Amino acid sequence: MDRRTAFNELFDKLQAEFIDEIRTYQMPDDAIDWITRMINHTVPGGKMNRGLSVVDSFLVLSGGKATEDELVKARVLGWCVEWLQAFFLVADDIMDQSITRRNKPCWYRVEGVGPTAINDSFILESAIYFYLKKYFRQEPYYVDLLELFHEVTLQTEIGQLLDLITAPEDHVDFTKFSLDKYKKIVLYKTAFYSFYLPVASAMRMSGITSETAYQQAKSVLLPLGEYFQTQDDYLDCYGDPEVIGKIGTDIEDNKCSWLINKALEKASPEQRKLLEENYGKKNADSVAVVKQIYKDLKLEESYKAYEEESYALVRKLIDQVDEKQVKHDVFIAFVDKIYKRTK
Ligand code: GPP
Ligand code: MG
Ligand code: MG
Ligand code: MG
Repeated sequence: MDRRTAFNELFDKLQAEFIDEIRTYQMPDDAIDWITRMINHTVPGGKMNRGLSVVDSFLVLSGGKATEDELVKARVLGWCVEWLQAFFLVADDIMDQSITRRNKPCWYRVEGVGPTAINDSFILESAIYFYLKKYFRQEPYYVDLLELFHEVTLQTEIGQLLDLITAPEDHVDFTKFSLDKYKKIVLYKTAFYSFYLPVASAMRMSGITSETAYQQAKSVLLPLGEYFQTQDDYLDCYGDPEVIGKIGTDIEDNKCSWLINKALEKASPEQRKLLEENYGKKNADSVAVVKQIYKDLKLEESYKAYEEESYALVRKLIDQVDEKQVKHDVFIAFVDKIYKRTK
């Protein structure tokens, strides 16, 4: 059985365990059915890069000596990262007023769900701590895992705050945008939970306690996360919705995206004025004007150059990590998953 199949197969068991826990609260059938349906809609069906990276990182760190029991634990931790991702995405789609996710309607847009999705996102978060307790309570690194998940959640929420207040609805103010601001937003809203968390979780499981090792891991994984979010921004505009599974909303949402920052860097005063008039507007004509300016400014070419630069930078940062602290293969596996991705 390959690693992805083994990982996927654990999902049903984990879901059943959580539902059984809720049953002990004497909940009526409609509540049980709701949670079952909600988890089925929001947790599986993604690329699973984050979850699988926990397993992959653990395999590298254990040097081929992992026991079956440890592998199961690594998969559980991987699913905890996926549950965290589901929590964030359910909430993010409400805040971004998105339409689809993973080629399905966003959960809040499903008939009869609406604002209940807010509470559902909290339930998804709480499931993480149910699993951590169930599987890791006896481990010496249990508190480290709890602290890691809590800290990364706060970092992501602060990043999300920055993303939202930099993109007020119906008030375009490009002086709020800059590539420096952009870097800060994406570091917090994406890089910690998507890149540092999976690897740091596997490092905790492997018994690594040296603070230096975690710092070295961050030195690669945070820039890698910035590159990943820039890809996400690029795909929001240029990706195929069928392939990425979601319809982009960054232009309509007035987001401080990589593309608009690059456009502002290259735009003439006339183009800047047109962008000011059309960015952040929820109508197709305005979006088309913005996309045409992106095209005139050759942003796709700028992005391709950025992609090459980022890849080269990340490879250089990997070389600078002391192999005795963290094995390079942990990072290489991760980079290869995302380099030139189209989804
Ligand atoms: C990605 O932003 C960031 C997140 C999904 C983190 C959300 C954090 C919360 C605390 C809710 P995005 O909006 O560009 O992602 P997508 O393009 O997938 O909607
Ligand atoms: Mg979003
Ligand atoms: Mg968002
Ligand atoms: Mg996006």
